[in-house]
Amino acid sequence: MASVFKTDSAAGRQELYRRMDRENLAPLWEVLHALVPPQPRTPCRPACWKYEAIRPFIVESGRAITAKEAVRRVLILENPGMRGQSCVTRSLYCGLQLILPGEIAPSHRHTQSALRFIVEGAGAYTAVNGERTSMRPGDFIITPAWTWHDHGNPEDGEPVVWMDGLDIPMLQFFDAGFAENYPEDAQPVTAIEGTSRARYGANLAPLDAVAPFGKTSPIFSYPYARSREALAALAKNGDPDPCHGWKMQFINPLTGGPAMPTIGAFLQLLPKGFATAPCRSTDATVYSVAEGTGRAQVGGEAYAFGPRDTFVVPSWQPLRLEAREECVLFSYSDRAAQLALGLWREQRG
Ligand code: 1HN
Repeated sequence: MASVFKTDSAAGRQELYRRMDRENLAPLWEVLHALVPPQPRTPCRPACWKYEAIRPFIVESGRAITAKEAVRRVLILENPGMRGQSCVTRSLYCGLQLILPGEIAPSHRHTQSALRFIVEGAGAYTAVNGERTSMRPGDFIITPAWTWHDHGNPEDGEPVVWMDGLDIPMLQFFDAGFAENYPEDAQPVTAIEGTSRARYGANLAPLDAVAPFGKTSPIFSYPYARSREALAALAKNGDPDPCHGWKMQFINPLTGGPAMPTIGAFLQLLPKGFATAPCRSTDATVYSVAEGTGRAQVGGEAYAFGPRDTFVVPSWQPLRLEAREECVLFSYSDRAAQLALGLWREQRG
């Protein structure tokens, strides 16, 4: 159809776009720059949740709904730049989950992978494919994709709060999410506690080791006492990395690679008085403070942090950490996925 405009005039182009729009067509040249930015451009914003400010809402949620009714009684930490999308970064979900004495969070499984970092309280357990592991502050626990999992807390226990990290937005992106409920609240226990750790977590592996959870580590619980002891020993020798202090990655002992296929998880020690050189990387990262107080400078924002606080560093924003006291920080990001795809970049200094 002939246009009354010359097609290469501004009005002529707009009219061309309107006509092609009806055929679900759009001109690349109008959006090319936004599609392929010179550097990462993200709606993800730096953010910090002070535990003392959010703890009252966790406690109140404990009176508002039971774990069974909620299925999972969790407050989602929503990135302020992406409210309503249940994500803490573009690729990751974060929440704080509460389980009270006597409660069970019923068994189910899904293709999303989950990690837990225990924030407050001890004695609750999580069960993964028939084996339970009990929780203590600082423990790093994995629920591999498509494994049955339920959580429980004994009648005489104490309230337990942990951070949940899941790759939910990543699976949403791929439209690869599946989920099922187990027919009972709690799955049967088929292995005594510690079996997985004995089989895979003692620098030994069975001769015929077949990865029980596919691409995810067969150790589903990494106790804080052990990780902390390693960091303490490392900090007695040599110098900390200028950007990261003493930073270690939780690994899959069968591959030496990250413990989870999509998510990288880390624990780092910063000696008292240490300030890191600025560093940025393409994996937006969620931090949970296990020990110590300090300051995090994230792009143009600065946060004073203390134990149990959570903060987020978006992709490619420089991070500087200052340890007022000796600090231990847990963190997780989509680094495992980015490395597998050849996308991950870091710029130090
Ligand atoms: C889930 O299964 C857990 O098992 C926690 O504790 C948070 C958020 C969305 C979907 C599934 C859990 C979750 C979740």
